[in-house]
Amino acid sequence: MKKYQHNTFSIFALFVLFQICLSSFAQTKTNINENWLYLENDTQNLSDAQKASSWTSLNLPHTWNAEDATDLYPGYRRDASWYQKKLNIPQIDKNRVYSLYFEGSNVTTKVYVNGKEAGSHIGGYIGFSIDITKLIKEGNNDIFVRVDNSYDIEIIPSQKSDFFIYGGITRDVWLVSKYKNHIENLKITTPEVSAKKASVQIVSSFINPENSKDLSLTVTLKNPKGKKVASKTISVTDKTATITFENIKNPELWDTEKPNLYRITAVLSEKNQIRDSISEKVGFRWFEFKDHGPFYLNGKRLLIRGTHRHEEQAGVGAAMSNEQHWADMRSIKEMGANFVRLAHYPQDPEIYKACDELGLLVWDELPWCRGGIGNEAWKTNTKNMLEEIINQNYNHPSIVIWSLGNEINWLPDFPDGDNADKTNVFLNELNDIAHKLDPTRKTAIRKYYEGSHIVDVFSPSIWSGWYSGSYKSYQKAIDVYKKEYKHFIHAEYGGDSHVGRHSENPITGENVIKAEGWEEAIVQTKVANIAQIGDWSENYIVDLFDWHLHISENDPTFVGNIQWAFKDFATPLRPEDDIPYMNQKGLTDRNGIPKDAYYVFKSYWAKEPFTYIESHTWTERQGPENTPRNISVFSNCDKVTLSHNGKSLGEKQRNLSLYPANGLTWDVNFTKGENILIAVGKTKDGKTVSDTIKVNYRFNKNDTASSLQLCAEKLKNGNYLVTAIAIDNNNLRCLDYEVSVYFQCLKGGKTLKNQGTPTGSESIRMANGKASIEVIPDGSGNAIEMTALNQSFKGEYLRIPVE
Ligand code: GCB
Repeated sequence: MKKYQHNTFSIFALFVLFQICLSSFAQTKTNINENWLYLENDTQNLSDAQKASSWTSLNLPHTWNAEDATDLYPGYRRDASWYQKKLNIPQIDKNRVYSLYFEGSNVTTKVYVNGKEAGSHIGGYIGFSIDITKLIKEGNNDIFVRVDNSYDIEIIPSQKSDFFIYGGITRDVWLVSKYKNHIENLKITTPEVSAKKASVQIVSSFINPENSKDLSLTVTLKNPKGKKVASKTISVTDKTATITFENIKNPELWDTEKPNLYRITAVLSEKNQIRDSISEKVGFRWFEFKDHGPFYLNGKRLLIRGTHRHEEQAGVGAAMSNEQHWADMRSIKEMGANFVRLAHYPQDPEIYKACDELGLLVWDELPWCRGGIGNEAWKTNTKNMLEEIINQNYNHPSIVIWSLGNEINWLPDFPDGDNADKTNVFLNELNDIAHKLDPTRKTAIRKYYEGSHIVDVFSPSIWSGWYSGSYKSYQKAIDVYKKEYKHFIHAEYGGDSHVGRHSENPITGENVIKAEGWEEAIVQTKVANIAQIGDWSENYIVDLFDWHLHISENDPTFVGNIQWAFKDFATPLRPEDDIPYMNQKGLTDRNGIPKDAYYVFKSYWAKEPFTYIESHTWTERQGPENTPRNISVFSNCDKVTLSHNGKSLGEKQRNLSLYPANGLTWDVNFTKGENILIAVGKTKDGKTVSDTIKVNYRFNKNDTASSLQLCAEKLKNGNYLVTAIAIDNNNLRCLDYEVSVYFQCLKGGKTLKNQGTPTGSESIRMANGKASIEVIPDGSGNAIEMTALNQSFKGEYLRIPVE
């Protein structure tokens, strides 16, 4: 026993000694987010900034657009600002090099140390290092950083993109110190992986300024349980050295269910003195996009269940804390997703870590979003960014796709920027760069059809039930693209929904028309009241997603799809939206709080049993007496029972091949006042989970309508049925509203009955808060423009593109 204690002690002492040795020589990374000063002044001149008196204190990360992005009209601040910090370095070791590492600063950054320029960087969203060795002194050092997010067409993304380009030091900043001889980078590849054996190759690059001939490198591989699997030591004779571990038997594979991570540690020594040490995680996995077929991970079909992430949060914009980054990723994982497209730009380093550790496949994207092809400076900047992204994120096993952009030649910023020939020459160049830097992953683009053959994987634009057609046409659309593109994936589907907006009768989405070209219209002018396909209710979106999932989950030849977008996000392009400057296509609101739609996804995808009654944000309801309401429960349990005020309404069996909401719906006849609904789900192995809501129900006849919603359906005879729906102040449909609505055709057609007038107008009485009119196109092919109003309603406008 004693002997054992003695041994434990000496092992511990050795370990501590080893740690001390390591920490004194290995590189150190100190977070310096705290105690910065900020100056909102765009001067180019350092001495003006130094003299300025209006500095305020803050901690990083920070953006000056945290609030004005959504709250300031018109526009948000795109300009430069300064940051300042007194950086205390108590001791400087002449044998070490010092740098500042910025994980991301938007969009261009210039760094000054003790009055001298230390370096600069072009492009947001990507990390960069500034060497400060020659400029620092022991004690306090003055760090000044000028960050600029003003409009610059030579730097992607284009300002015509549907998101804010937040200005500031939006991510963490570190002081890094390394011994002068150090490891610059580790590039880890797994040349061979199967369930039986694997190999891993580590290419290390070194900085060795005095050409020391006494350097050696030891690389160790440990398995997910921390057990040493392999180790090798070689002498370092060049700027790079390669170590390969072959024949790793029965590797514990990385996949989306069990994201097993091995660890590689590289230690650089000089005459037995440790000079540097770097540690990286590695995952063994392989994947394949079958031609015209599904996706395979580690030799098994994996249906891609994806969503998109924009990097921002209510209150802080892009300057999110690491906890907030992780909260997003955990919530995505909890929903059951296995794939994330980082749209439309690379994201915080924590995101890649989270994806590696949680088991989420990643589509990483170059921020070439809209704006077309640019001039030579634009091209240089864009190529540099792609190289930086691939070099920085290369080691993450979660990444499977390098995306070269989104809607790349739409809404050009440069004359002739949408020229497909020129775009393709450049796209080819980017594609080659990506393949050269990383032959192991696939390249992709979305919605640039002319270049679909250049990249490995292509996503067309399919927005069934939102920007075009009905969600019920989804299967037809994916069947067409499966045939057309060798490696087809479907990125982006969904629609806007407003938390708490509910409708007793959401439109079905069949043949509903949405004004085409609306995005252009919003970019160029502000067109008020362009009607959407959906009614922005949570109910419509729930139906739309339910339909999409019911298709994708049941199609064995489909690669899978990626829902747009996980969280509501701010955008300069949507001043007229329900919440101005907000894209509300999120499954959660901009705080990350789930909407009903989140639970639809969870019901198809998540493993952890749950039940959710639609809806926790619809607990104040109204309507005529004795009118049953259809209540859905989203659950992944085998069976669910719903009870109303203590009385069971029966058990339902979940059937994934059924639509809607796995068939779990009941008719509930609400009583006046408080109603208690309890859903109890039972899993196959007998576990139960429940959800309860209290609904306060009012009986009423005549609701007060405050506005109209307009939508249109194409009829079989080629005419259009335009419907006006009365909506009250709570955005509820007024079921008992019976007034006359005056429809007027402004352009492009006339109403069916009143063909005598030049344009055609008609007054129709509402029944159940709804009135419809048939409109005949005038044959010119021009869009039909309609209004509908009466004395109590503000006029509404609808533009119907005529097919
Ligand atoms: C798209 C774009 C994305 C937009 C989205 C939308 O096609 O790629 O940036 O935000 O549609 O919400 O319209």
